[in-house]
Amino acid sequence: MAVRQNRSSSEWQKLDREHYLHPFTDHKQLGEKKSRIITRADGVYIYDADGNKILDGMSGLWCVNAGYGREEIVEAATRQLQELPYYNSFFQCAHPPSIELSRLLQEVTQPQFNRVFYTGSGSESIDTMIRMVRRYWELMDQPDRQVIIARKNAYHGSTIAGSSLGGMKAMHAQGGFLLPGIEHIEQPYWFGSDRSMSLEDFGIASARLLEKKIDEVGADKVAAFVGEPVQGAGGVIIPPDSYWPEIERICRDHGILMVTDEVICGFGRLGRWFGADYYGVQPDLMTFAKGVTSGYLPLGGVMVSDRVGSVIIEKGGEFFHGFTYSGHPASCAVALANIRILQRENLVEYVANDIGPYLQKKWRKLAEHPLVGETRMVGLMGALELVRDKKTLERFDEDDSVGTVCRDILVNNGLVMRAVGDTIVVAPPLTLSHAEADELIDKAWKCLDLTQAAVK
Ligand code: PXG
Repeated sequence: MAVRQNRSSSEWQKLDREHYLHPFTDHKQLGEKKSRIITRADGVYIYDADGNKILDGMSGLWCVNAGYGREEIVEAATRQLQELPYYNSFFQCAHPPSIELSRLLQEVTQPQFNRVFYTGSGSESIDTMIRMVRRYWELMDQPDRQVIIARKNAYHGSTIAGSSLGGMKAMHAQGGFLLPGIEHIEQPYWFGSDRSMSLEDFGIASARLLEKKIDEVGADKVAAFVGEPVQGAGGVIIPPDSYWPEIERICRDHGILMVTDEVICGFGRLGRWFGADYYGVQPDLMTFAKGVTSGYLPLGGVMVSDRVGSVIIEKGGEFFHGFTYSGHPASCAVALANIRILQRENLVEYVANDIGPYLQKKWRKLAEHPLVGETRMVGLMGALELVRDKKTLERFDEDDSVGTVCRDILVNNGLVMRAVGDTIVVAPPLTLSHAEADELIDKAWKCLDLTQAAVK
């Protein structure tokens, strides 16, 4: 039975305000605005305590890839909780769901990936990856290779390691000392540049910033480069196609490890199983979470290539790392059921060949709206840029909070999209139908009109 739902919206809001500290939330503001209480969900829709039906254009938080209401996943969790709700994977133990899932992950990832290390979240995956990368270089007798290079405006989670590796200025400004040995280069954000270069040249130039940084730090001190294939929380920053292959070339030339953070891009979001597949590059490590379970239960992990795995295993002895919930049986059972759905329903191909192109075409049309300076989308992950002046692409002042105004109008009109500054981002479940895509676009256009009226 779900938690009893016999309170009114305002009762929930009062209790929420009094007792619950939310992630990434200004609580003074929340107290004034009140939280929206979501009580149930089905397919691509969520429902709030006031009975409003809302199209979830964000798949929860970029994670409900298979959509809500999947009985098969619920049954897998229930059966596993009855059979073996918990056991650890320390001390020479394992259990069927974690082993089966490891095999299935090997099947859906590139050939260099034969092993996985489990965590409970994306942030823990990032921490694990950092420790593993540094451990690898110790074992390779190059212990000075400690520096990890990431991008400005990247999001890699909110633990100390995750927030240090990420490139979010606002996060760096809170909480004191960051993890040492991390460097950041500019992101490949063409719309945010002076747009004087062709996309192709901009991609190459952005990638070469990595080479410049490696020279600056000294190649013998650099351990790895880490990037989201497409930056998600930073505003769906889609790099030009030339970017990732050049990044890969630079990593190989300097012998450093290449890591893709697939927490958002993994499990079909771009119409390929992983973002690295989409961009045609072969990473040494991939971090994942979210879509692996479609968010039904928490699970994350790191896919470990043979290059890294063989060294850790052959030379490493014990790797002093792991979590109580590494390979949690119920989470693994849920992941298995979820991935089998993605496979059986061909959802990755559906994104690549059907609903992806369908939504992209309609999304591009939104660029005709007077408030929109650019639209972009790959697979089912997109953004639109709100601008003050469509001709010059002049942006609004930060204080105008136009993105937030638009986001609030959207949700009040039955569509969740997220505002990253004045960039509106979208990432619906991979199960989106044509009719639901039409609804999404119709609502988006209407809300752009309402936003324009509100900011005038
Ligand atoms: N890497 C990436 C690329 C992510 O997007 C994490 C790591 C951390 O995952 P966990 O499971 O520790 O949250 C993420 C998480 C947003 C938003 O507002 C995005 C994320 C999390 C919370 C909010 O876009 N991504």
